[in-house]
Amino acid sequence: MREELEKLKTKALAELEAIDGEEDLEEWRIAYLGRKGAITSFLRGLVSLPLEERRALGALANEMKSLLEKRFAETEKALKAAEAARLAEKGRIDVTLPGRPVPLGRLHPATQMIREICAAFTSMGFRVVEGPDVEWDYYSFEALNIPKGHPARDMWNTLWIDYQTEDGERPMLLRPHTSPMQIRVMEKTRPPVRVVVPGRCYRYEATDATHESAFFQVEGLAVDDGITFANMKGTLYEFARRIFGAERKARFRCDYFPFVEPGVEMAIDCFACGGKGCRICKESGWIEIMGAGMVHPGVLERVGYDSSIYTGFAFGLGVERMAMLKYGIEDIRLFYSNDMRFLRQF
Ligand code: 2U9
Repeated sequence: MREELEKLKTKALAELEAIDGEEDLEEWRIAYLGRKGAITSFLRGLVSLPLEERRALGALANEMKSLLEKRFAETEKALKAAEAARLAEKGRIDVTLPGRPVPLGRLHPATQMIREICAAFTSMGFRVVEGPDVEWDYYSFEALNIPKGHPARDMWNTLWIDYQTEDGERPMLLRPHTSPMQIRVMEKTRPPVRVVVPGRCYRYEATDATHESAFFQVEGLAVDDGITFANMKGTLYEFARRIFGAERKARFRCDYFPFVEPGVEMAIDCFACGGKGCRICKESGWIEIMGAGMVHPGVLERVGYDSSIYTGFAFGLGVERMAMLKYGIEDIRLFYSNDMRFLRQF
């Protein structure tokens, strides 16, 4: 029996030595020191022995039990310390490491361009207003001197909303320009009016390098007693110099828009070649940047302004076109293809 006890001790100690986890340690404790463990059953097995021997073996077994309990406590302590050290190592912060870069978003190039354009005009006393994308025929065409059936309607390939009135008319559309908002502003306010209107516009277009079916415009309107064509030229010239450089020259030539009279197309001398002729100005030395004109008296009268007192100028430009010129972008589709290689450059 002594030998049996000795073997039990050797086995228990060897197994304890190999333990490296708290779960295994608990299993070991139950197996050797538990109520139904090896030592308890050894002690139970002594009952049939003569008293002398039972005492001697009992004493030996209890000695061994104390030893195993001591070793158990030591191992438990060591395992706990190792686990604490491991957790401390895992959670340690190396304050000397460089910080992780936080990925920052940025404004879309069209948004940046809109803000730059609007800032140039607000610094000259204009106010920024926005209107609805879904509009009425009245505000988009009728109020702007373009009645139904007028050939000028062909200047805008309009996307109509599938909504019909009782008399079979389809008066609702996706605005093809932001001009309707200038009508809304004039209907609600008396002169002086000075507004710029940025916004998305829609056209039924085949897409190519210079056309998109949805694009941004900024339009503007100034109406007051005594506004002249010279005021228009001065304002737009100043705008062009803010965006394209203080040394710019400007050129105004006749153009036609139903809502202005006279109408003009404005060009600046090519900022890339200084007017000699290059790829950007298509060898002409000039770059067309916007359309403009004096607001047609019919438009003013329709909103209740007395056109014998009030005059005004209006203008319109394409935002993406402006950014394409400024940054040398060759294809308008790049703005809306979600290609990060393009967008990250702005
Ligand atoms: C009202 C009165 C007049 C806005 C104007 C233009 C000339 C013009 C286009 C240029 C290229 C827009 O992006 S584009 O397609 N616009 O040339 N727009 S005058 O005239 C108005 C607007 C509203 C009540």
